[in-house]
Amino acid sequence: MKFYSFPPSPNVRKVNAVIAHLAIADIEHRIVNLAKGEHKRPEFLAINPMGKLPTIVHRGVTVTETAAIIGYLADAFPAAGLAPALDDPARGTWFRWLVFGASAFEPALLDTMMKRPEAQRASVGYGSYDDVLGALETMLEPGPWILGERFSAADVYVGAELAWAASFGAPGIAERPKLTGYIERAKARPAYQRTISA
Ligand SMILES: N[C@@H](CCC(=O)N[C@@H](CS)C(=O)NCC(=O)O)C(=O)O
Repeated sequence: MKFYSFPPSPNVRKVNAVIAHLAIADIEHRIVNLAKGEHKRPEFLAINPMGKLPTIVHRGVTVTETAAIIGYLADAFPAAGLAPALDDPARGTWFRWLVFGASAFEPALLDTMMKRPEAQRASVGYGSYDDVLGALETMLEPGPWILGERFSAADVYVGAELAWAASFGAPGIAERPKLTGYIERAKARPAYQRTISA
C-alpha cells in the first residue's frame, strides 16, 4: 500500500492510528510536504485531483477522504475486527457514525471555530453545532464505544476528531462529560499514543 502523507496533518494522523490498530506492516510511505506545496504539483494531482492528504493507493485503487480510507482499511484488513461484517446489523451503526464524523461533525466544528456566520439550520447538513454535539452524546449510549463494548474504526475517526477539537478548546465539549470521558478513553489507547499524540 502506498500512503501519501505529511506527519503533522491531523487527518493523516487519524489514518496512522487506524494503521497502528490494524498492524498493517507493508506500507510505502510517500511524504508530500504540504508546507512546500508538493500536494499541488501535477504528479500528486494526477493521484488526487483535490491535492489533499491523506491519500492511499491499495491494490491499484486510489482512496481519498479520511473516513473512507479508515472504513476501507478496516474492511480490507478484517483480522483486527475494526469493522462489523457485511451481514452484521452493527454495520449500520458503524457506517452511520463514521460518515457523521466526516459529513456533520467536521464541517460543524470548522464553521464554529472559524466563526462563520450561522446559516439556516434546514439548509446546512449538520443543522447546528449544538445539534451535532447532542447527537454525539447519544452515539455513546450505552458506550463506552460507538458499538458498545466493541471498539471499531468509527471510534478511530470520531475519537480523534473529538480529541483534536478539545485540544484547541472547541466550545461545548468540556462541559459534556460523556464526550470528555470518551476522548480520554480514545487517547489512552496505545495505538493512539503511538500515532496521534506523537
Ligand atoms: N475531505 C478530506 C480533507 C483532507 C484535508 O483537508 N487535508 C488537509 C490536511 S489535514 C490538506 O491536505 N490540506 C492541504 C490543502 O488543502 O492545501 C478528508 O477527509 O480527508
